[in-house]
Amino acid sequence: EDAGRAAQFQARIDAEERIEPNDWMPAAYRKTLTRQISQHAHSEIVGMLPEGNWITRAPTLRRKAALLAKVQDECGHGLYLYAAAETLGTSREELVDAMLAGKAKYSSIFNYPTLTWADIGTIGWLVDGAAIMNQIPLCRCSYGPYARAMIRVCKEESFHQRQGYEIMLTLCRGSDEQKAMAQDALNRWWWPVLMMFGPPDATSQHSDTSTKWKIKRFSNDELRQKFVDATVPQAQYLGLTIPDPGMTQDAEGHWRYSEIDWTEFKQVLAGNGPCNRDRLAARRKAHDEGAWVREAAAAYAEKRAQRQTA
Ligand code: FAQ
Repeated sequence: EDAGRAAQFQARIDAEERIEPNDWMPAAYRKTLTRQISQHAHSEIVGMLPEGNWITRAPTLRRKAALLAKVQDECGHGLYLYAAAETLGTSREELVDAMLAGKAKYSSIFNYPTLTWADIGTIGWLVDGAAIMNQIPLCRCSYGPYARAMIRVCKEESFHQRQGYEIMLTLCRGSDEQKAMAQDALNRWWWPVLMMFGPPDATSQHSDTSTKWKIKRFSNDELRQKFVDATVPQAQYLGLTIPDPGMTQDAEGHWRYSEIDWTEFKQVLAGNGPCNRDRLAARRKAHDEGAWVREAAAAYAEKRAQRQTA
């Protein structure tokens, strides 16, 4: 009977139908989506930390207001995504606990430090730029709640990308020192940003099934290439040099980049990146310090429910 259901399910996917929470789905589909959506949620929440580091030191009131709004958006994306993940049957508490215990992943990129103000520009330009490249196709993902969440998230990410690029433009049109700061940030973030797209297709363990189920519409390497092609002209416009002397443009106009250091990627995933320990410690502290808020909210909800039944 299950084989019949699985065939029917695949037929719905092939017909571009959306799968909704109460529909039948293979256990592996539920599992891989819970994995991906919750990792995505954790990334948004942990992703607040590197930029949060600069809110108190933003150079002007306008920059501070924009950065504050961006970081708040990321919190919203995280909560939105936890809600989407919960529709698959795992509670937010369980998902968050797995992250705090170091069992669930979040994006490798958030384990790098933000050393100067130019890092804030670079994160908006490149990290949000990479996020958009990956998330636009997710708006057509087969799972309804995730696809719908991505529409709003992408709109906000596009504002984030613009605010980052505008910081870079200002720095690159500024003093020699400011331009050097922008170049230094690009040098440090370029390779980690390329790693955001995940391992090469040949070693990407989830790609085959996620493509079959239309969770993924493009492969890791395809999206990485699209991102590089879109970014090279932007760097040229800024007058910055991408830290890859071996980069060449092929006959079709694609920018061919050098080999990525996958050992570094594996190290960061194993918990040994420059900031892994700090990030988890900061999240655990925030979670512990927020315990009273969760308890108060639960007690209030219970009191209200009792009043309604009385
Ligand atoms: N970091 O078989 P695949 C943002 C893991 S944007 C850490 O290729 P898949 C916005 C992968 O999970 C960042 N782990 O996996 C923002 C799997 O591990 P598992 C978040 C990585 O799922 C901007 C294993 O390697 N965006 O937050 C990474 O088919 C600025 C094998 O890989 C998303 O999460 C990595 N870079 O493809 C916020 C997008 N790459 O689970 C603040 C949604 C791979 O077996 C500031 N996710 N892994 O233990 C996806 O599109 C996919 O999950 C991929 C990976 C493309 C990331």
